[in-house]
Amino acid sequence: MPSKRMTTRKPASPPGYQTVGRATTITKEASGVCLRADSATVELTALAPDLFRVGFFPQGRAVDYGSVALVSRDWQSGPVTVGEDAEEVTLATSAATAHISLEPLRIGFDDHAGREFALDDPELGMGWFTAPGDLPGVDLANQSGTLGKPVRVYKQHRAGEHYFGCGERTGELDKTGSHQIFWNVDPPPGHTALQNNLYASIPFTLVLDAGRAWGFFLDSTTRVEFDLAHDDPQRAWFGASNGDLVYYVFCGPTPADVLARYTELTGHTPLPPLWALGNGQSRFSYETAEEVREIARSFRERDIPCDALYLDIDALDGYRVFTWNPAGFPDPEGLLAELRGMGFHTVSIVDAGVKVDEHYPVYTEGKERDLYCKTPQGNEYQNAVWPGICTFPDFTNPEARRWWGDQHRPLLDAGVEGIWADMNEPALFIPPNSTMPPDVIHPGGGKAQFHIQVHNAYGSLMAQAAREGSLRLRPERRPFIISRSGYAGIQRHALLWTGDNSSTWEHLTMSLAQLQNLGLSGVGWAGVDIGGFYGDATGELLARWTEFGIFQAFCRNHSEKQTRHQEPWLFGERYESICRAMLKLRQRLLPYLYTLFEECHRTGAPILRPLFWAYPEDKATYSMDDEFLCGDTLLVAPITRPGVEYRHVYLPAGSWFHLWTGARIDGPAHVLAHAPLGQPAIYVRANTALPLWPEMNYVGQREADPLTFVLHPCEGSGSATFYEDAGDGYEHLNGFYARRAITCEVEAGHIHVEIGEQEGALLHARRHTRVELREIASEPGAVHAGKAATWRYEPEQRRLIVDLPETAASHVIDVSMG
Ligand code: MIG
Repeated sequence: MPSKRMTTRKPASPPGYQTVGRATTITKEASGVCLRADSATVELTALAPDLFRVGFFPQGRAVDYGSVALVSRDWQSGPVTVGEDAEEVTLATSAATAHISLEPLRIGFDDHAGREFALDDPELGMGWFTAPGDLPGVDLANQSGTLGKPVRVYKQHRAGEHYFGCGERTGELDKTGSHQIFWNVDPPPGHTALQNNLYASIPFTLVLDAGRAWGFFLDSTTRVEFDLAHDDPQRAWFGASNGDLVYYVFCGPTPADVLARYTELTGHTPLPPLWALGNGQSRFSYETAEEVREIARSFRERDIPCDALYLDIDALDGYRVFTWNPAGFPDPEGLLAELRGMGFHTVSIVDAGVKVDEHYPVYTEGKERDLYCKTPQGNEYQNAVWPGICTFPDFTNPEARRWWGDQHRPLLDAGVEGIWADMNEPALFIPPNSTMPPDVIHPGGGKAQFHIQVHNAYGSLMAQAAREGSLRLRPERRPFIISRSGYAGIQRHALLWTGDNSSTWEHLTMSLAQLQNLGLSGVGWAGVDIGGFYGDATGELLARWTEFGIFQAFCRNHSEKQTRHQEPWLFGERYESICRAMLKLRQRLLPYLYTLFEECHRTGAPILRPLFWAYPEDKATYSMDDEFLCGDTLLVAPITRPGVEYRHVYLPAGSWFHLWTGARIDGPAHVLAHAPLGQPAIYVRANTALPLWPEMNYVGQREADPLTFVLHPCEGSGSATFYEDAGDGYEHLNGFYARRAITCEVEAGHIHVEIGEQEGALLHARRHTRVELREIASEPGAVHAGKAATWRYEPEQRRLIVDLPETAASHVIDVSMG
């Protein structure tokens, strides 16, 4: 694979690299120490028992942890013991100890189980480059020295360590042996796995070593590189092209622990409106209101689920953001109301560039208020994008963000319910696929910075402006923001979609690992364009992609101008039926997916996760990136090749039931799954309740009654939780939600199911909860489920169906076989 070239071992110390020498302690505080090493200030602080921060401010630079990635909060490290002798300073929390050896300054960690991690390389440690040398991106006249030199930390790469995450990546799940670049770009069309950096940058890696995880986050919005044992198998280095080196070490020890802390640091995915979990249909572009109506009607007539329609740039007036094309969309309000009446929600695109046009109020107002980026000479920075010559809001300026947010008013007033932030790397046309030059100035409303210093944050800041604007304008609704670009923490502003993929099997294959790594980087709400953007999809590709796509947190079909249209009914009856069936399954799964979103919101756990999330001790899972878990209950192994209907599936420990045949497999096992079109390889974990709604084509089409818990009982036990609320608004914060635990125990032919008492005050219009026990081989001898329950056994389906009245009280079902 691309960045895993064979290289000869590099010289120990790269040219111009200066490692820090001896350190002396300056101050010791309750949970941290400050040291001086040469002209550098170094701080090490315990923020939580399992979270440490290291700040390295070389050459007299001021201590500064300000960052767009972080949410502000008071950290509680718990008791910290600070120790010091002539050689070493230690900071011990209840979970781990940070060791700082003083001569020379080197930092490392161990936990109370004796595991060592994130150990500085003894020889190279932390340091800076005396000259930019051949490092890219720093060729900038900077007499005042604000930028600072390139900085780097070398860590030891221990033999068993595997690196994951790294944000938005193609290539395999496991990034060990690769070199990763963090610099947001709009890559040329048809990128392959050779394209390392894409639209979003999250300089975070989750490291697994023999079942135990730790994490590393380098918080810098300039160009960052991670060398994950690529240059040297015994080292990993993490560097920024200029400025300070501020990094965070997460001690784990489970992947879930790491993500919980990482999302506590950088923010949680907000709860989305429920409709946002349904299917979306997009095209670059639906060009007229009539075309949009036609698409909407087709979905309903053809009985194919769809909750959201996307309007791309041709719906704008000359590509001017926040306008409507008067010819194609003469009455947007009328159109959107009509769509709403049919159960659709409309999402509109907003690009970063503002057309330079003296007769365009958005442009003139931003200019009058001085909210745009500047050239080094102080003029408005301009470049070409879709509308022609454009200028670019300085989203680092809080006033510009507020102003931008307010510009969304006419869209929301017309009935738009979601904002699609595009071209926000920012992507520029001169030269093609470029971004702003490093010396463009972001005046920042007082704190001016060069573009290079904030480049990777630009997209996140634009998404933040859209989200905050939506919240101000529609405080009672949950914002729906989709962004192409982003930085660490983007998850609290927007969902991320992975930009312009291609309608190829290769891209379908790539997206599995891509979404797993995004999820491991805090972005649980993510998706790739189903069917692929560039190029012509085929029916088989779209069908297979939809089989996978319904398990993406974000499920949307989108395609490019001048390619074959890609709506699910355009490839013949056979493929249409498969897409219909799959999207109906997605819609039935919404209560499950919503439960996962709430978990993601609360804990940072991704929705679509690698197998190792649940099985970190099972090393076979580290490279199993052509399959994944959707939450705890489902394992999905998509087919990503044409003409293929069998594939290898690895099932980790536990008992699994094949969704379609009901066949039981006890893992760990390697199996050959038969997965003809329309029956993708999906497995359900034994004794784990899967909540399903009745079939629907959009959220709110009818009352979701009954709610069904599907269970596959099997000797042993399992549990699941279920969460629901109104699906929009904020009443859940006032206690109007429902959470319950569902357990299933099976012993000696006796099945015991318990639906725990409802936590939370949500009232239901629904009247029944159904429990559907599958793979029950024969009519049970006795079923006890309380007086108000009814049950029936379906011998052909091998299902026992128990209907319970919907109440907040707990329910118990006891089934005796034979
Ligand atoms: O330069 O708005 O990734 O989804 O359809 C292309 C047109 C601009 C890029 C987005 C794509 C969108 C397209 N946009």
